[in-house]
Amino acid sequence: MKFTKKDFLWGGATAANQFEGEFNKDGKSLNVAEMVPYVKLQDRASMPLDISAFSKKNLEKSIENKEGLHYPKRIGSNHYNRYKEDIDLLAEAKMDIYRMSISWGRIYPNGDESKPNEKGLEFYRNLLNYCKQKGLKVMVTLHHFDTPYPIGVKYGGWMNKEVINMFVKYAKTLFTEFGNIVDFWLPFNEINVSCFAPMMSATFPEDYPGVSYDQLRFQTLHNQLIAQAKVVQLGHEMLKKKNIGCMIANMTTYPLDCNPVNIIEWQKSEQVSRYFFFDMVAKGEYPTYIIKLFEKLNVKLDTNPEEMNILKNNTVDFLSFSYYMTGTVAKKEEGKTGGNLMAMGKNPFLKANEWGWQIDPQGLRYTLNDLWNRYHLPIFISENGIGHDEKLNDKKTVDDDYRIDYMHQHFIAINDALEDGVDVFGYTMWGVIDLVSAGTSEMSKRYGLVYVDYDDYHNGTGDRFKKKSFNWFKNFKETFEL
Ligand code: P53
Repeated sequence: MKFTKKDFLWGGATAANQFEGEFNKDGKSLNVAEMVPYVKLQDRASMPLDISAFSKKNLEKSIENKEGLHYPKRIGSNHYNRYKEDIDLLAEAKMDIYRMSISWGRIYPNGDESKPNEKGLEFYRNLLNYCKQKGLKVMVTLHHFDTPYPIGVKYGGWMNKEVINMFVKYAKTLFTEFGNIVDFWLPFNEINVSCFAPMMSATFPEDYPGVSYDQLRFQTLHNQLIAQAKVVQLGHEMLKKKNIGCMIANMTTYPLDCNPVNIIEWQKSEQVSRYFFFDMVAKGEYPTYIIKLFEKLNVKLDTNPEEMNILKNNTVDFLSFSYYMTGTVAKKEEGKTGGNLMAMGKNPFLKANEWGWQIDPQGLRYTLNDLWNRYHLPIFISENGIGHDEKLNDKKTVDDDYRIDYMHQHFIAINDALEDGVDVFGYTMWGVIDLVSAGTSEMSKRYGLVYVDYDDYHNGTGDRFKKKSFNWFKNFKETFEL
């Protein structure tokens, strides 16, 4: 049996801060991601988000770099100089769509300029035109973990409402310049990430003494949600199609067992760490369970009725999310329950990769059904994939059968969801050409169908080599057996 949906969009995804390199060329400013050094991990099976590493004081050490550390996201995969070769590869793999991000700091390096940086626009104009020339549709993310650092320094990041206006101005420039060649827009990548790591979008706790961390992270998220809704409003005025979606880091969980106390715990966890974000962008208002959580955490949002109207009236046209793994939830010790974002227990039925990310294709079918039932909006899977530490073999390729299996199983799950009646219309595989990891800054956490010859310190040529999975992907639409 062949894949159900003929016009389903298959493709690959990348992000500027992990892929482009040339971090200070042609007027671009720095962002936080480019100020995080590579640190060799003792134990890969953890998600090392060390909040202290993101203090302004520590980040600023990277500017002088007296310790001679390596900052991988400054070089990425050198896509800035090799974009034609990369787009050729995507076209050769018979992809329909490319999801990429535009770096805000290339367009408005300080955020507050009155005119955009022409050099930055030129780079993206060439890149987007080349995609079109090669027959690729394009989905563009406006913010992928890369608020310009100067906005953090001068304006205190996203706690400041002025930053919302700067972001809308940036969006207006992109809609004016590229509105007729971009097929889909995502204002924010994983908008919920700002809720557990506001520093990643240049909002630093140390700038807000006396403000609780909960207040800081939920206000940051709120201001980004307002910015997103305003961009949706603007897009609907300026663009011909209704083509603006959300992008949410989706961590589906299951109750550890059928013990009712675990079911209650799981239900709460699903609300706070998943439904909250989809509810905000699809229904446009704060759900009651979050209003209760805010009371408990003593979070008092700085907002007004006008903002709430903007949220309500400018919900997204489609949902998109990243899907890598699932986890389990059980009631924890007394005093440690509830409100725990990204609570991820082990599932004895699932295998994990070297980083402990539990592989769960059926969970994708479940998630698609769950979101479709709840929101009835078209769905696009904007990230999915598997990270592996890989080396080129003698034949200058990688025999990544595990990745072929991973894709195959997940594609079957998508087909099953379509058969279930879910309106899912596309898929972009994460890190389709190897790039630097967001979470660990490793080059060796590779996701691609194409190998990039750099190690964690960027020794190597940066040359591109097709993995076995590249050829599988190229042919799967003809040969795929479900
Ligand atoms: P890396 C954590 C959990 C799930 C998704 O992640 C995440 C993160 C952040 O690390 O982010 C998305 O590279 C993100 C991409 C990122 C990708 O997942 O840490 O949108 O930028 O590269 C994979 O393995």
